[in-house]
Amino acid sequence: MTPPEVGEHVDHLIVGAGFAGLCAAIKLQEDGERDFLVVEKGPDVGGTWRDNTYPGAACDVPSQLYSFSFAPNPEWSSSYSPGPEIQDYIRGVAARSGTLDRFVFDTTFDDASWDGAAGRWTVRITGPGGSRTLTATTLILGAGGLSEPRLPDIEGIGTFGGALFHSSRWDHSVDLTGKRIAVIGTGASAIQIVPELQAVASHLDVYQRTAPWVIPRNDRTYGALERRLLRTVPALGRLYRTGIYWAHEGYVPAFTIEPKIAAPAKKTAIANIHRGITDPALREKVTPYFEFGCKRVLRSNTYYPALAADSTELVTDPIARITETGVVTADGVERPVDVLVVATGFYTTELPVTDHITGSEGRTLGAVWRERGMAAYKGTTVPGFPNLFMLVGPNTGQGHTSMVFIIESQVAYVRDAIRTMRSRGWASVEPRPQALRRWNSDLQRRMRRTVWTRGGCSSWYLDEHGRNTTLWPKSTITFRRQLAAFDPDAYDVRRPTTTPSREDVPA
Ligand code: N01
Repeated sequence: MTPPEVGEHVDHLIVGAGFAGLCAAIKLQEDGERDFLVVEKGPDVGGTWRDNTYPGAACDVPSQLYSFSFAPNPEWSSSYSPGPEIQDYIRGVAARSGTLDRFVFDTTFDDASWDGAAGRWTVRITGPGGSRTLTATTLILGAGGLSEPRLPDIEGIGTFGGALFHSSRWDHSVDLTGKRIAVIGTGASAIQIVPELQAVASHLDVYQRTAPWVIPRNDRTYGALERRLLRTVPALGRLYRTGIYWAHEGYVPAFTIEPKIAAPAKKTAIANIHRGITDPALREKVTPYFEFGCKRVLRSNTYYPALAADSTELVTDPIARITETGVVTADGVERPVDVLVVATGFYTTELPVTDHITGSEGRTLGAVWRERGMAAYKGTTVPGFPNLFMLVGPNTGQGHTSMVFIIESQVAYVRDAIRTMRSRGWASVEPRPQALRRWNSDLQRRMRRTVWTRGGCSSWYLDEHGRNTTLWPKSTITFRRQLAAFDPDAYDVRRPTTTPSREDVPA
């Protein structure tokens, strides 16, 4: 593809070409905004679905819901689509959208700083042709909350002589057949990987620090007739999607109000253990000690049988160190390994990209958040960072439904902000500190009753102070309503001149 002709200035610079960045590009274009550039560090669209190519990668949210509302796909092969199908879907949507001529690939977003005098962002990007600096009126971050792999800080990990890679950076050149393989971690990625590896390895060690709750996945292949119906009667697809949405939304009270409501789901999870494992000692090892929902609830029919296989050992002794040839646990046992898969998750409560964004007071977003805690007004905007819009920002995540729903809600808010700026002739908008304080204190007050904070587990949802800065503690329909329209009253605004306007006066 020919790189777009980009001048020194763009109206909107979008970082990332996953679901979030692509959605922003499509919706801006619908509004007649064509002067935008999407900067993507990888060679293709897709974000997490381009990066996570591990064996067994699939979505644990039903496909009908894990897709854009404006781009339904009647061709999903099954109720939980495999990763490559989702990647093809994203590629197809991007190709049909007519926006790809504004994307640059293999190009990193290096840094951005707010130029108060000019009322725009100065942005440095580096692509195949080298580094360049441009300016942008708005900076829209769609870099993803789960994109920076977190490698475990285990003694000796750098000395391991075999193949070692993170789940989201799978090394497909490594032949796994007949190898001794170890997986560190038992989160959402690991439970999809383990059954696949068990099928090919001569021996598999799974290192578990905390047992997750796993309910059955009950995947179902869509028959030809069903697909034809979905293709020819679009209303049926919409009805299907709405049904799935509300069925998932039914989990919200159990997570945010009263964990006891989840008792039937917890029973299902225990039955799943009993169905997959007969050995009482192994059953005990995989039974979580914390409330259902405290960590992300996982879905699999094949994980427990893979753990129960003769060729698998579930190791629960903590890892002491890694040697050139294996993994040593605290009890002194060394288990030899040829291939070590690190499925230890991502940076979630401190996002590396934020250290590269400098606001109006000369401080980076990372520094501000380290001091005051990670927070954004409506999960999207931050005082001191005019015209910065974050997609999948703080407290926008959820553990029960589709992130694509949240992304569409945020993009609706951002496009309304841009429309408002255009219609009122504003050069910049920045949320007032008191608006953020109100938003965040309400959110954190709600958070106290959620299972994520009182469910007896530690998780990537919480920061080092035990504060949940990642999840949304109410229903997603509430989120959508609260972001339905841009709310200028919560913002300080600036006109293109440096003369303060009436709106500049703080409330
Ligand atoms: O990462 P995780 P993930 N020594 O952080 C363990 C999404 N996702 O990549 O629980 C030993 O969940 C850690 O142990 P503990 C989804 O949102 C979606 O699996 O912290 N172990 C845990 O078991 C998900 O939540 C899909 O005690 C260590 C594991 O590593 C998110 O991605 C599919 C360790 C990390 O689990 C992240 O999932 C896959 C150490 N030093 C992922 N450090 C869908 O289907 C960490 N661990 C949509």
